[in-house]
Amino acid sequence: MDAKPLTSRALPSTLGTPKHFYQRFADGQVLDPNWPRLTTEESLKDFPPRPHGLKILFINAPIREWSYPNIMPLGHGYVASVAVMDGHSVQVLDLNAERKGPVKDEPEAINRWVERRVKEVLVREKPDVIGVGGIVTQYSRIKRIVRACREICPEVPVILGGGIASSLPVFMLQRLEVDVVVQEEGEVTLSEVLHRLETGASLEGVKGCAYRRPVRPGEWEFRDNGLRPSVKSRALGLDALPWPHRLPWPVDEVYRINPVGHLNWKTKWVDGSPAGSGQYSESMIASRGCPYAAVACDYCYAAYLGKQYRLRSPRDIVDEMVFLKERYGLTYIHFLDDLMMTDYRWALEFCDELRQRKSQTGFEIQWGGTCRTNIVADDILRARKEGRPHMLERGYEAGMRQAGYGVESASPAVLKAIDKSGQTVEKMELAIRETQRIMGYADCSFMIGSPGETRQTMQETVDFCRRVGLKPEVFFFTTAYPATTFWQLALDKGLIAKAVTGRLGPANEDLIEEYLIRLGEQGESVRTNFSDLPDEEVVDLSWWAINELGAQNTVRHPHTGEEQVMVKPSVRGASRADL
Ligand code: B12
Repeated sequence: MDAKPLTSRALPSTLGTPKHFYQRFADGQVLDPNWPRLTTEESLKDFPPRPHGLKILFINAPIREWSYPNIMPLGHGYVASVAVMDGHSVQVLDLNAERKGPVKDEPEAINRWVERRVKEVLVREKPDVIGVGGIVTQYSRIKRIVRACREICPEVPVILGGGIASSLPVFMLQRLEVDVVVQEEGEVTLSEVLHRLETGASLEGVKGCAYRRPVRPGEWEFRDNGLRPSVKSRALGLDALPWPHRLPWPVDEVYRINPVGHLNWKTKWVDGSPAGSGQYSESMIASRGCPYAAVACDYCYAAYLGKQYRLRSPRDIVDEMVFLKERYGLTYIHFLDDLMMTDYRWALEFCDELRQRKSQTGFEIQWGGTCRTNIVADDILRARKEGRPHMLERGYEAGMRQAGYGVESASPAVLKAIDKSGQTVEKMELAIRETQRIMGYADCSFMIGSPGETRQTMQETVDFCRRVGLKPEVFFFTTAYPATTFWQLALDKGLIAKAVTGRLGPANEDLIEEYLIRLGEQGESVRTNFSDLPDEEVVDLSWWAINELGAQNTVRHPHTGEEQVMVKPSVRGASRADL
């Protein structure tokens, strides 16, 4: 049965294929959707390295070291595809995968290992360009990596990408001493940056990046060229992007083995161990951004890939799923989207595409992704009126086995204070009950310490979970991240300075850097407590909620990740009346 992806058979293109990937786009729109692109490993033969192409080394920093590495850096994979399509060659140093399993070493020991590995590989590979990227919580590790690069090959340009780059571009140029910062989605921008570096041209005017220019020895000028228009949805844009170039990353040996999403629902907060399940999984994304980005959810940085919400075509996504299942022997695919099941029409089209593939080729696979309670609840009610299965019922028929929700709180006051617009307690109840009926469980995360949080609002959240029989996945501490609305609020309230010095106050760049260096799991400690409750009480209340509800992260302290013995927190045992 021929399960070969349909779209990789590019239709004859009318326009000659441009030499460089970025030249294919104007204002985020592809000029000819039929130009060949890198998808399957077989399609690699269409993009041989050019003799004068650049040698690019991508370095992936360790993250969540207490757990098995289970998610390859998809973003690196995407921009690596573009580099290969432009005739450059790609090497990878994936330090997150190299650790293979949980690491219990002291952070300083891990730093020394990181620096030693970076130096060894730089000496061996002698790259022309170095690419690093990640989440802002990886700031301290990435700083060490860039420093090691400077020691070994100070003249080799270092390009930074990912949420860490987009959140504070010029700050990262100055403090991490990288040469170029690629903002938001990086495919088109990196292609143009590499073309400029290859030809020795200035980076002036290259949209989507910020860069530093030497003015005199040891002194730099920093320039931000502003954002590049986001790549448009579906055939006009995202479908013309390559699939991630997974080959250089250890997906066979590491990432497909260590479960993700539905397959590690039970072990995620223990150590994410594969526990010999023999079931393989891999990650993908179907969309970029979030329709609520920059207008709601003040704690979330969903705009980091671009403010507009954009979707790929179900056909292109299922083609990639077909390829991945075949290539890696997968049981499950986890969608990493900030919000996947957003547009109910698209969701139904996606499920239809999977059902058709099953009837045409027998292809089927389990998958999971993120939802929003109000969108699911609205479609449940809409479907009842239209007399059809709703998006989760269709999803389950088409292999959906996990629906993830960032619920955050069940207190209307807190939901308002964090601007979780559209999400009401009634819609949460309808969506979560339906999810549990269809999938057996709802993967819900909550956070504590938001503006307006009180013992009463926490009681409301715990009561809600009890009422709908919900075992939350995790309780996080509300933490301020750059480029979110809460970042400015934390600065205004003096919470960034307090997180470092213990005292409320203004935060200059040194304090901000110290705050970033101390970032890690969503709160090794209560960093930015936006409520009027004392920090200790926020810790106690979250511990009480976790124990009361049997949340997943019971083995590990909710924020340090350290293994814990169960202790009954002091504030509890009090009856409702005392609250
Ligand atoms: C996978 C993931 C994780 C994985 C990490 C995987 C890994 N390999 O590093 C895990 C589960 C460990 C994780 C943990 C956390 N995460 Co997380 N995570 C994600 C998630 C869901 C997907 C990331 C992804 O693959 N995106 C898709 C790809 C295509 O995007 P990308 O990687 O950014 O790449 C594009 C560009 O950024 C750029 N690019 C990226 N890298 C590079 C490198 C170069 C050289 C260049 C040129 C370009 C470039 O080009 C790429 C293609 O366009 C995002 C949400 C999302 N949908 O993106 C949140 C997200 C990145 N996480 C976030 C947060 C806050 C966390 C936590 C702090 C939350 C918590 N639970 O405590 C923890 C931190 C843990 C820790 N110890 O540090 C925030 C980060 C905000 C920020 N300012 O950076 C995000 C954006 C969620 C959100 N909307 O707020 N996370």
